[in-house]
Amino acid sequence: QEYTALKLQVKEWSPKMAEAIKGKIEDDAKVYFVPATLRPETMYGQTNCFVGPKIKYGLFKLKEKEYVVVTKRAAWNMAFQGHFFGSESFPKSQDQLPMVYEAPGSDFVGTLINAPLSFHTEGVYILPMESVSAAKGTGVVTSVPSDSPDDYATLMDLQKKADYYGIKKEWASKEIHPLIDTPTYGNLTAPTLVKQLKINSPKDVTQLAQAKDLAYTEGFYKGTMLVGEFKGEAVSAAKDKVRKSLYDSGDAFPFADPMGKVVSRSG
Ligand code: ZZB
Repeated sequence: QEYTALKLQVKEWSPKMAEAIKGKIEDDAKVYFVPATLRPETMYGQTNCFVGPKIKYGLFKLKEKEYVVVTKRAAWNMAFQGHFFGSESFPKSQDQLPMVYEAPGSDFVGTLINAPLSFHTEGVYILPMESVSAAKGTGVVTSVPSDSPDDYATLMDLQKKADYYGIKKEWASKEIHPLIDTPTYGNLTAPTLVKQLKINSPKDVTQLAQAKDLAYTEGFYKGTMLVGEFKGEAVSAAKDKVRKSLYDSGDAFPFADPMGKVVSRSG
């Protein structure tokens, strides 16, 4: 399954990480969180980025002064796909990956990152999401609450229980802009579906799976872009153009997940 892997550069580390990586990477190094997405056309609406609080993530060195934060499993896949890691240093096993630090997702929460194409040019925050799968994509998930029911339900929960989750409420309260107009669900597909299917929390997994399917289908076949370079075009036409533009600008690269859940999705 081919994902678009986006590069979200760290602007300011969470206090825990700032302390932990002192002396482990160059002061002027660039570090990117790398979420894998099937919906590049929604990147305008990124409001935050999710990690699994209990999942382990590594900082992997790509080249001088450049690192990515992903699961070890994803770094291993990236190595095979030749995006990174010069061939002279090709790892023979996962233990040979150039990992400089490893920490659970919870340590990264509160880190401020730059999300390419997002309205929120001031940056967005790393937040925890229990349902992130370590066995899919990169283990990092960029969040688009206007068009992803899972993201919307999780954000509402984080806002309600900010103290419980150990986050600042503002981190989960970035404005949600309409991106895609659809005949059935209007221009905020995910919030509409969450309401219609009476989803009250991220634990309503059955309804959330149903909402995700409905949102994918409606968005792809009937959606029209309301924003961005391809405003006014059908989502089915804009998707590949946004993806290409992200590849051309160097903000993203293709990433295949050979072992990921095998489902065929349009686009
Ligand atoms: C941004 C986005 C915007 C996404 C949207 C979806 C939607 P699939 O079909 O099951 O492969 N995702 C990626 N990796 C993980 C992970 N490890 N654990 C949990 N979720 C993950 O799902 C691919 C989508 O699931 C990806 O695309 C990502 O969220 C998330 F408007 O990225 B998406 C209706 C969905 N809308």
